Amino acid sequence: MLLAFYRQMVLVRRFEERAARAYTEAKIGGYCHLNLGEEATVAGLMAALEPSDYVFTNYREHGYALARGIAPERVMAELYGRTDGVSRGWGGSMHMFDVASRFMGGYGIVGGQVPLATGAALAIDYRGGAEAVVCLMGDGTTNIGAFHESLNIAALWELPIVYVVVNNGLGMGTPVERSSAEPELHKRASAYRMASARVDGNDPVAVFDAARVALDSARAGRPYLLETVSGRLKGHSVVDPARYRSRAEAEALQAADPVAAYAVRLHEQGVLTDDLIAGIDAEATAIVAAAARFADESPHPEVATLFDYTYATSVPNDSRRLPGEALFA
Ligand SMILES: Cc1ncc(C[n+]2csc(CCOP(=O)(O)OP(=O)(O)O)c2C)c(N)n1
Ligand SMILES: [Mg+2]
Repeated sequence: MLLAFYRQMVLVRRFEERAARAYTEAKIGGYCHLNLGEEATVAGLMAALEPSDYVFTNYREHGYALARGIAPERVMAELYGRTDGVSRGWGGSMHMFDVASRFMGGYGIVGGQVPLATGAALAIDYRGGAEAVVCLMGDGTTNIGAFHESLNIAALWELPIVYVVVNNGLGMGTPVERSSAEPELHKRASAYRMASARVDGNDPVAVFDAARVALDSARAGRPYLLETVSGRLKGHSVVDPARYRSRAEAEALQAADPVAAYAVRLHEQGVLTDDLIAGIDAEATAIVAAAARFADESPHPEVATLFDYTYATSVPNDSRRLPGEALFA
């Protein structure tokens, strides 16, 4: 388990570094937000879920998709906007969706996923299922109205959901302390008599343990708010140079790098050796390089399929075309 966390964290790290590079090479278009600094949270949280549980995230999602078991080449192909991508190339970085792994997206509207995830929890409860929903969001999202409406209804109706606030200290360039009157975000759950906890998001073991407690609570009809505290190592998205951060702040963040810190810890415990570290790194680098090659070779989607996956059933939702007709004659 300890080693599995490390492997997962290194894969996410190498994947995101490669995504950043591919963006500068214009292989990736649109927005692109990375999980650099969140690797421990990704690994700990996703390992705590059952395969039948549902995951909703915001747009900062590549790592969660990987850790949920979606093949790296399908995640990379989606970033490249290709047909072999997890959303057939039409979603891109922010809109990955995979029914098989119950990965329910990928949302670009801050807080957009929160009512949807709450609705999924209601559906589970209505059918009497044993699954739980994990709804991820950033710290900035706790100031969106839908966050409060969702927590209120989830607590009232005893829904099987864990809200996870991935507190990376910033909403774009604004620190939590400047945007939230109660910066200890998990305490907001008390307004809804909901159980909550704050955990070190740089420690995958602590995140895993806390997520297990939260999920047990949710399955027993007691929704839960879990706050993980970590740092965002780079800018808000790949095009943000993060100039609002002082040199000292940037250095402190790098010094607390969760991947490096966890490697040191496992080394001290005798779980990792220098050889193993090098081997795991080489393995992750090779997986990511293969994913990038796969993405490069995957075809671009046909323009005529632009509206095919917008709705569950086809509807004439553009002025030029009825279902089945080509978009451009
Ligand atoms: C409703 C809405 N308002 C504003 C934005 C612009 N916006 C995109 S990301 C973001 C910051 C969100 O910060 P946080 O929830 O902490 O997530 P993080 O990016 O740190 O993961 C904002 C304001 C948006 N996408 N949607
Ligand atoms: Mg944030």
